[in-house]
Amino acid sequence: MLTSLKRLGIIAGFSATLILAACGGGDEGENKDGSDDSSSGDVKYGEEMKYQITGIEPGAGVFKAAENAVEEYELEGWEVQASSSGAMATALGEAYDNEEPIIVTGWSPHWKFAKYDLKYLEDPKGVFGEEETINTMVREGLEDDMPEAYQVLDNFYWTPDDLEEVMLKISDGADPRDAAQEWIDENQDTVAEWTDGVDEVDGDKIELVYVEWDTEVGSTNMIGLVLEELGYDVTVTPLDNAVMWEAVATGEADAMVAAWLPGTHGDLFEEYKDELIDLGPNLEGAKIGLVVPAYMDIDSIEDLDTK
Ligand code: PBE
Repeated sequence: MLTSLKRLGIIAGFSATLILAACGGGDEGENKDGSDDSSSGDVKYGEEMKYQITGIEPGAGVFKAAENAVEEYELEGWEVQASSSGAMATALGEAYDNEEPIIVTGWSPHWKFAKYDLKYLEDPKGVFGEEETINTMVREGLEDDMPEAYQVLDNFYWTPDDLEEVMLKISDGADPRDAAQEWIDENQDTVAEWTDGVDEVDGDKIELVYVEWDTEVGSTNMIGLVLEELGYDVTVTPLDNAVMWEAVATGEADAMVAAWLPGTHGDLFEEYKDELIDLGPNLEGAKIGLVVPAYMDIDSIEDLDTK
């Protein structure tokens, strides 16, 4: 666990340097008059952005999908830059404030759509898939060992708006636990539906695993607190994506609420589906794709200019 966490830290630090280096570049190459007809759009964003898509953790499904998109759309010379979710959000915010072009590997629900005016680039080849669900996965045997937690996890279901409320509080600076507690306090009726008829327990230990993506920080802290209120001694452990799946499949961890299906984590689900219990969607209407500021004069991945 520690090694994968460290690796993430190193990648995040490294990419922050890259992003700074990229921002420091001059604005040469601005005046190009019809020298390249590889794009149907007028604006040569590729040149301006040094043919870089600002990615997140390389273990994320959206990162792999973006790399597939570079191949499928034959985006010669383009690269998806490894980064972290936090560094991606910072880069997006800085570009947005300066009205500079940027393409990020994005997903919904996410607070960035409430803070900035953004759009998904159209994906006519369907590389990023359709609408997705976020599912809850638990280890085999959890139902017998901890029927109360199993019941709550099985009942857990909320909307993209609910999750976005928690994410917005966190992006505004709230501690994730405080943000989750506030949401719980404000949504007692919803929480009561998940815990309806479920007996309290006396300090039983349960471990939830997640990845430090904004969506999962919000959802995992929230459901962790609900289980705490029921009397559980809850540990929430951040991991790399593949390690998170493996931890639940092997029974090292008890549950996760972070399975994006059918596309984003489809490969991991295929690998582990016989070893874990899928409790179905805790949220519907999720989505991944390439996201740009609305002020950019481009609508489709197909229209990106290549090298
Ligand atoms: N995400 C957020 C994840 C799933 C949740 C879209 C960054 C991913 O791409 O794997």
